[in-house]
Amino acid sequence: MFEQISLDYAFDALEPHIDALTMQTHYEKHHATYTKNLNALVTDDDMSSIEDILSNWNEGIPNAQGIRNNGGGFYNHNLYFGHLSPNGGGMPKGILAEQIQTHFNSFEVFKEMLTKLAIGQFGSGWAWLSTDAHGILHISGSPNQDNPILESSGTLYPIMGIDVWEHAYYLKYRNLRADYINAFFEIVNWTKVTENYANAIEHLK
Ligand code: MN3
Repeated sequence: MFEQISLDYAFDALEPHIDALTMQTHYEKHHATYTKNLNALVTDDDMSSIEDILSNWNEGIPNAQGIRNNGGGFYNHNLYFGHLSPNGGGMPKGILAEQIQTHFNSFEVFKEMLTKLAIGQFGSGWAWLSTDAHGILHISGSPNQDNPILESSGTLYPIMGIDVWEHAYYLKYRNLRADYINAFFEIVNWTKVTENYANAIEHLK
């Protein structure tokens, strides 16, 4: 049985960056639905980890499109909600800060490149910061609920994702996706993203 992560902040805790109704609807309706749908598609005996399911995904598996949409939706939102925090923002520290410096020259360049990808993602989708087994960082965008695990057959794991579906921002930001992306950077928990980085490398080895 796949379960949504529990939030360690209240729905209104991310105000004014993300409003309470958006957070509540996003978590209790959208994420809950992906999770429920995923659980209806997998049987108890093929309970691999969600990472393994997405890594091994191909069009020939049973319920392929449903697993892709709802498995992605389940996983992506656990990542997203897990790295938001009322005490977020600022810049990463330690190993992740060093790697961002190495791969993108500066945090500002990294932020600008990822923002551009997020704004440029046509329609619904995500912008990602991912790592491979060697700790090499990648940024990319995905349509719908796809993600780097599925797209790389498990050689890249996302460590941070920006949800750019309209359900993530439309109540407050309307058509102004760029303003929502700026707001995201005010509430992203870099400590958690750095943990995700270490865990992803460990898992990918
Ligand atoms: Mn969403």
